[in-house]
Amino acid sequence: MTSLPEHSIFDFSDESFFTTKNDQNYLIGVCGGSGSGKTSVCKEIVRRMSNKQVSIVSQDWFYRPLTKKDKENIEEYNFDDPKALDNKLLLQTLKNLKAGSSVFCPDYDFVTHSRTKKKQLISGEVILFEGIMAFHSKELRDLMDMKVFVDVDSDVRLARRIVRDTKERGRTIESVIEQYFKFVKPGYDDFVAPMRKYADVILLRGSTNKVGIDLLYQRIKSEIDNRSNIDLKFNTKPNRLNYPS
Ligand code: UZR
Ligand code: MG
Repeated sequence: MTSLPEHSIFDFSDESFFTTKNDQNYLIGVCGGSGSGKTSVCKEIVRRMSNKQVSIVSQDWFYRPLTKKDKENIEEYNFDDPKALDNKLLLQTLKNLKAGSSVFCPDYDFVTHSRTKKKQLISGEVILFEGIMAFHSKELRDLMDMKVFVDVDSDVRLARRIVRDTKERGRTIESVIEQYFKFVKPGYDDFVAPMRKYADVILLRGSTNKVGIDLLYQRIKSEIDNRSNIDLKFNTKPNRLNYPS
């Protein structure tokens, strides 16, 4: 609970006024199966928040680079397991971002399965963290101010994944389908679907759900506006005339 100045003139009976802490950024987790449209949902929210400082952090950047040995046996490598991620780096990065720091994040190349040389400097009053394993660890979940699960039928997700991975990730249709049944679908059932219960909000249909995205945006905006008000009020010297006698 935020400590309050003495002789405060505000109505503090409403606890929800303090749902975010003054000195912290607002962290939103966006979880859902591969191809559910997590990235597009985040981009839609960013588009609406035009004048706010908001950044997207992708869990994909935190894949462990594959070793030579892993690459020799790439058909057996399971990217749909939490162990495929550098979870320590991920947690530390989100902790720092939430605490208000600017952080260099890694970048990952899906074609070579390795980290690129690019280092991206990320910061933001609002941080949207999206990934299939976004809610996997309790420590990560506990950092989040809002948790959204993007829930989309599996046939839609597979269709999207075929289009995206052949266009953007250097795959053939056959390899995408094979990988889907070998790893993506079991990984979804074992690790992603059980995370649905931790969500505050279930967003159906992904980025085409304009009403759902508008509601999310309104909620984020009011949290941020409330926090700015708190900053403003606490940083302003109280006007004595307003004190109750
Ligand atoms: P999104 N993935 C790859 O295909 N190659 C890699 O080098 C790293 C990850 C896939 C991963 C997962 N799985 O399903 C997907 N497989 O990226 C997650 N198989 O990314 O949420 O953007 O779909
Ligand atoms: Mg994505």
